[in-house]
Amino acid sequence: MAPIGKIYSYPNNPRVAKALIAARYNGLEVEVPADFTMETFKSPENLKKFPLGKVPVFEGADGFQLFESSAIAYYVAAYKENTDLLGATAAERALVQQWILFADNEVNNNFSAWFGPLMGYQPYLKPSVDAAIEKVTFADICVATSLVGPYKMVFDKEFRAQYKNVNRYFNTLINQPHFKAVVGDIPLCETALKYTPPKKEKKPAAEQPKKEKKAEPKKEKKPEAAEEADEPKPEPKPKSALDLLPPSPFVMDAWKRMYSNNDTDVAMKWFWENHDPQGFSLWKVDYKYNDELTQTFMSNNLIGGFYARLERAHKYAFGSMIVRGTNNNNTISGYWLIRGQEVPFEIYDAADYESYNFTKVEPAQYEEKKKEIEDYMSWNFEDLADGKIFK
Ligand SMILES: N[C@@H](CCC(=O)N[C@@H](CS)C(=O)NCC(=O)O)C(=O)O
Repeated sequence: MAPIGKIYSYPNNPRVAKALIAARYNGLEVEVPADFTMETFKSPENLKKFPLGKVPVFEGADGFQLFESSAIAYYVAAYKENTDLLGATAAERALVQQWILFADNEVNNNFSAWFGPLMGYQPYLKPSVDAAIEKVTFADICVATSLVGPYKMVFDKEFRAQYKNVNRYFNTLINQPHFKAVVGDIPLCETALKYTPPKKEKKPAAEQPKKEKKAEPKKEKKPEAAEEADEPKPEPKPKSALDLLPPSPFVMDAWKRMYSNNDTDVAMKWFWENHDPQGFSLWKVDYKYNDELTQTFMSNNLIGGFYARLERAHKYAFGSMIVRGTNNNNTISGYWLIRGQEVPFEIYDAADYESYNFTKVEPAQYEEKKKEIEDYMSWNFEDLADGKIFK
């Protein structure tokens, strides 16, 4: 059968894959010219046809033109009369639209914000997908192809462990023959792409030894974000209400350096001598759903996930959160030092905040809680499994 048209794009673009997979389900052929280059695509002559200058675009054998990958794929899906791909009733067709829009607006856009600067898109935490998927629809084609990049680039093993249903959904689909024929084997991400800051001045090496000196509690694998906290940040930041509080003699950065560079008992002595209970507050923090925790490494990942959403809080908070116990019998808890007397916007706005109880430790309780706070800061527990420092 003659191809119904041509899709122009660079090779292996997942936005093209959905049209090619739909074509296979419909028994159609679509050509993807191999001599495509972005340079010729953006020639003035071509931009007259496709002014957005973005790929993919489609040109039908009859001259019909389309841009937007979902429209192109939809055209291919709808090309065959009575196709099974688009639903038989109004409700089914609307559901297909729902997932097309979900894939484009929620999945693709959010993924782009994550690894867009690196290469691709950003993670959307797709709700658990339990539904059986014996019957593939165009919605599945759109959602699964939008996840190809993330599974290759940023969903590493630890991350995947948290989303078993999505993994099952994705794996089932990409192993269907028509998917496989187009996207091939998808090597699952081993090491997630990370942001590499542009080289600033000449001394990237000078920072290295400093980090090694840091004496953190045993086993601490330093969160990336923590390292960034030490670096000067030239960009103007949006103002925080916390910057309007009366000045405090306690300097958060000095405490963080103290904690990082000294044994914790030395750092804690400094802490109690310098703590300013008017300017800062101490909080016991407990995960609300400890009885649902399973593997200790997954509990520790939850802490990492919480921290990852607290980017704006580094200037105002320090936390030590630990996992205590064993697989299928563990808890997440910790202590935090926070600027001001309330849990600030920078923390309560984080998506995971609702999963934790923050209980303030009043100055009158310091004496009674001192040992426990110190144990949490130094990870001094027999049943310690893992932990992470937020700084
Ligand atoms: N919503 C569009 C997005 C297209 C798009 O962003 N394409 C990128 C490549 S994946 C592109 O052509 N970028 C070139 C540019 O912006 O100059 C679609 O799904 O087709």
